[in-house]
Amino acid sequence: MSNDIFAAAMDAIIKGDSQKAADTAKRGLDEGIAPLELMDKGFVPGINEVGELFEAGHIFIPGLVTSAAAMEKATEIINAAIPAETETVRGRVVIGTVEGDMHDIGKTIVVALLKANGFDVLDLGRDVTIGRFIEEAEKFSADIIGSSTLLTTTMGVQKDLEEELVKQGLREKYKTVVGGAPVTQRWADRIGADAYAQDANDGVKKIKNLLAG
Ligand code: B12
Repeated sequence: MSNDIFAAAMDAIIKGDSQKAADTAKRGLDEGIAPLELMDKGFVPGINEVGELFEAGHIFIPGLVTSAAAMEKATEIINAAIPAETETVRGRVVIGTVEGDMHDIGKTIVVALLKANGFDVLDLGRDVTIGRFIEEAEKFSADIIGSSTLLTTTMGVQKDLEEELVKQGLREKYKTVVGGAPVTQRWADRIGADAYAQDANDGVKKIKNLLAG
C-alpha cells in the first residue's frame, strides 16, 4: 500500500496538482506512514524529477512553479505531523535561506524536524542577508547559525557569512551548519563551516553533535 501512496505523491508533484498532493499527504499519514518517510520516498523524488525535467527543458517556469506549490502544500501538512520527541530545549538555532535564493522547502523541513527534536528555532525565511543572519543570531542568543542555498550562484553567500563572522570577532561564538542541494562536505570544509548536512535528519544529528562537542 505504501508504494501506491509514494507513487501518488510523486505523480501529484510532477503534475503540479496541489489538491492531490494534499490528499495524498493526508492519506499517507492516516495510513500510518512516518512523516519523513512519506516525504523522502514520495514527495522528494517527485520534486527531484521536476528539477530534472526543468533542467532538460521538458518543463518551464510555470510548471516548476505549480509543482513547487504542490510541494509546499504537502510539506506544510507533513511538517505539522512530525511528532515532538521531547520538551527539553537542546539549543537555539537561527536558520534561513541566503540572500538571492528563494528556495525554502528543504529548509522548512529542517526547521520542523529541529523543533520536533526540542530545539528553539528562529526561522528567518528566505533571501536573508548576512547582516540579518548575524543580527538575529545575536538578538536570539543563538548557539547555531544554519544557512541553506539551492543555487550554485548563491553558495558564495555561505562563504561570505563565515568571513563576516570572523571579521566581527564572532566566529567562535557560534557553530555554523550549511545545507542545500549543491552543498557538500567539501564545500563546508573549504569555507570553514562547522558542519554540513545532506538532509533534515542529518541536520539534527550534526547539530546535536556540534552542541555536544
Ligand atoms: C522547487 C524548486 C523551485 C521553486 C522553489 C519554491 C520554494 N518555496 O522553495 C521555485 C519555482 C520558486 C524555483 C525557482 C527557481 N529555481 Co528552482 N528548483 C526547485 C527544485 C525543483 C526543488 C527544490 C526542492 O524543494 N527540493 C526538495 C527539498 C526537500 O530538498 P532540498 O532543498 O535539497 O533540502 C534538503 C537538503 O538539501 C537539506 N537542507 C537544505 N537546506 C538546509 C539547511 C541546513 C542548515 C541543513 C542542516 C540542511 C539543509 O535538508 C533538506 C531536507 O531534507 C530544484 C531541483 C532540485 N532537485 O533541487 C530546482 C533548482 C534548485 N532550481 C533551479 C533554478 C535555476 C531556479 C530559478 C533560477 C529558475 C528561474 N530561471 O527563474 C529560480 C530561482 C529563484 C531564486 N532567486 O531563488 C536550479 C538551480 C541550478 C543551479 N545550478 O543553481 C535547480 C537545481 C533546477 C535545475 N535542475 O535546473 N525553484
